[in-house]
Amino acid sequence: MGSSISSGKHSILDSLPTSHNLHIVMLGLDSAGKTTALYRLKFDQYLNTVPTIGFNCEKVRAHTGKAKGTSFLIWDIGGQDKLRPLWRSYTRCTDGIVFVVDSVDDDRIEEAKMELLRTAKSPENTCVPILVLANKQDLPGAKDPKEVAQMLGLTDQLSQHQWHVQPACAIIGEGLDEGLEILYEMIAKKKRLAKMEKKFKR
Ligand code: G3D
Ligand code: MG
Repeated sequence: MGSSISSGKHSILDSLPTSHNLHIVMLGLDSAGKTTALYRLKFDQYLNTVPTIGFNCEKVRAHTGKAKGTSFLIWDIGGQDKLRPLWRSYTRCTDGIVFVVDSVDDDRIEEAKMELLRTAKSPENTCVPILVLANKQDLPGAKDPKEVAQMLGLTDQLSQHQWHVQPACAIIGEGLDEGLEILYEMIAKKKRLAKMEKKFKR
């Protein structure tokens, strides 16, 4: 699997602790692999999925790494076009966004880009860290994280955000824990920066 790609540099802020309960919203086009990823994270096994009408929600606890002890409340929201207007109600006040992309679906990458940028640029999400899961890396022709970042316009268009593209294969769970840990670090950094800013404003 290809190595991942991120915005910005990691610093000492990355190692500082954050809250023990984080609210995470998982978005992406239908069939990208969101529900498969959610149940792989929750039960560590492959579950056969049906298209999500509405949402699924699971609490996932990190057992290793810097995020150890943290509970992620992960909302997996249906990705069909008629359900996308609902994304907004779930991203309000979220700590982080996981955007799942089918790395072989060339025909819909533009559509994925449009939806991701629309969500990321909406005023309430301007500083929310974004983990892009470049999913289905097991399939021939899967784009690597650099290509996915470029095709989604992350470097050009998301300079305000912390983002990271994690290669993944949700059916076997590869890349998911690593991705969640990096999302945790980005959230920790954001929270610490916000705290420091508040302190200096006093
Ligand atoms: P969604 O929740 O984003 O709509 P799902 O997507 O999790 O329902 O997955 C859609 C299809 O993609 C499922 O196949 C699922 O098994 C498959 N899938 C998910 N992740 C991967 C992956 O990493 N690799 C491969 N090869 N397939 C994946 P079906 O056939 O049930 O539609
Ligand atoms: Mg689903």
